[in-house]
Order: sequence, then C-alpha cells, then structure tokens
Amino acid sequence: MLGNAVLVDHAGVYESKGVCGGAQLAKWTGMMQRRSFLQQATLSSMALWLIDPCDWSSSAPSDVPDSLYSLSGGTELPFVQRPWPYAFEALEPHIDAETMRLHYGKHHVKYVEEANKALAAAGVKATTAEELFAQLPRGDAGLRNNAGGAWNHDLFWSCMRPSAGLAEWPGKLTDALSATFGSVERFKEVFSKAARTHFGSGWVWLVEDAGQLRVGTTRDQDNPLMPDSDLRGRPLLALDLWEHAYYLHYKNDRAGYIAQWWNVVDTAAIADRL
Ligand code: MN3
Repeated sequence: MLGNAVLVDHAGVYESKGVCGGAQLAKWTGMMQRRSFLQQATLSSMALWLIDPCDWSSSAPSDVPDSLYSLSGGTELPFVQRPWPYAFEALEPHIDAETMRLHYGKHHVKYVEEANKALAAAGVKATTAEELFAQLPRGDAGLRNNAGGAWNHDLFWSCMRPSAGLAEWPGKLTDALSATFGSVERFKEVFSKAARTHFGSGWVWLVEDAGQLRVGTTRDQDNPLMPDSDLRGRPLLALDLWEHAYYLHYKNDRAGYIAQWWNVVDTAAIADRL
C-alpha cells in the first residue's frame, strides 16, 4: 500500500511520498505555506498525524501482516519489518537521514531476515514476544542476536517521532517517573548516564517490572524479555547504543548522540505502554 504521510508540528509540515512501499525512501519537503494554512485552521501546535496509513499508533496498514512485535499482542512469527512511517530526514538534525537509511534499510532488514531463517530452522513457535524470548537458548547466539535485533529495533523506531521533544511529557508518565526517580529530568539523567557508561554494544532501557520502573542496559542484542539478560522487565523505552546508530554523524561522541536523542523521543508512546 502506498500513501502520503503528513506530519504537522511546530517546525512545519513534512510530506512523505510512498513511504509505505517500504523500499522507497521518503522525501522531506518543508511546506511553510501549508503550515501557515493549517495553523490558521486552528490546529493544535502539538504534533498531529494526518492522512497517515502508516501510523504505528493507530491501525496498521492492511497489507502488512501482524508480526511478533507487540507485547502480549497475540501476534505471530515471522517478523515483518513495518514500513518506515515518515521521511528519513525528519529526525534531523538529531538523527541524520543517512544513519536512518542504513539503520532501518540495512541493519534492521538483515536482523529480520536472519531471525526468521534461524527461528524457522530451530522450529521456534510463539504468539507473543514474551513467549518467544522466554524460550531462546543462550547457547544459540545467532538465533538470540538476530531475534533480539529484529524486535529491539522495531521498539526503538516506535520510540522516536519528528519534533517529539517539543511536546510536553504526558501527565501519567511524568507522575510515574517522578514517583520513581524524583522528576523527569532526574530520570533522563539516570537513563543518559546508564547509556553513556555502558561498555561496548548494547541497549539502554526503561522497563516496568512488578509495578516498578527501572533503568538498565543489556549487551549485544539482548533485551529485558530474555530470562537471563542483565535487565528484566517489560520494555517501555529503548535506545540503541551500537555505534552504527550514531557513528556516521556523532563519530565517537556517544554522549552527544544520547543528549540529542531526547529531542525525538516520543513520550506519548512511552505513556501508552505504561
Ligand atoms: Mn541498531
């Protein structure tokens, strides 16, 4: 299915053409005249998705089968890479377009392909993400890393949205983070420090575990749904700490990447997972 995705926000209007085709790269065009028209139409300054058949937060495109990405979602294997929902340039300057093209179009594609091959070869069946990761043997590194890579990146994409950082943090998320960490700012400090100090490749997470929010990291493509990972819980927010996620733009400045990433974090998506 092809379609146009239009995002209206503080910064203007992004129009993506053909992004739902998956292989086609979206083209970003700033359309200030249209922005002005839409603003005059008394649309909120909050980000709004319009005419967007690819919006992950609403209904999925009808020709994309459910895959095992949702938590306890009753979906099934194989993994299917969901269409990229907006222009790759739309996360700039915080996340550059070339990094996104490679990350989504090469790295994630490969994880999905290899995960499906390995899962089929091993005869693994699962109907939820929890069920899948609960049964992956630690000894099968290929299976574990590729299935983790397929799933983790899908969550990562859904944690970001153009200009998301301009929106206020949802009240229930603010309350939950404040109850655990003291404040949203303190949570961001804890999360960022964990990300900066993680050695080597991996991920940093905000998880919910038995009613408690927790921040921690995992190695390689491990995730908190794996029983023997370094962090356990239900993932609410994920940040990719592999160098391929930032090296083209930030080089060795992981701290800079982490600091800028907050500008594209979709806090409404985190709140939805609470
Ligand atoms: Mn990655």
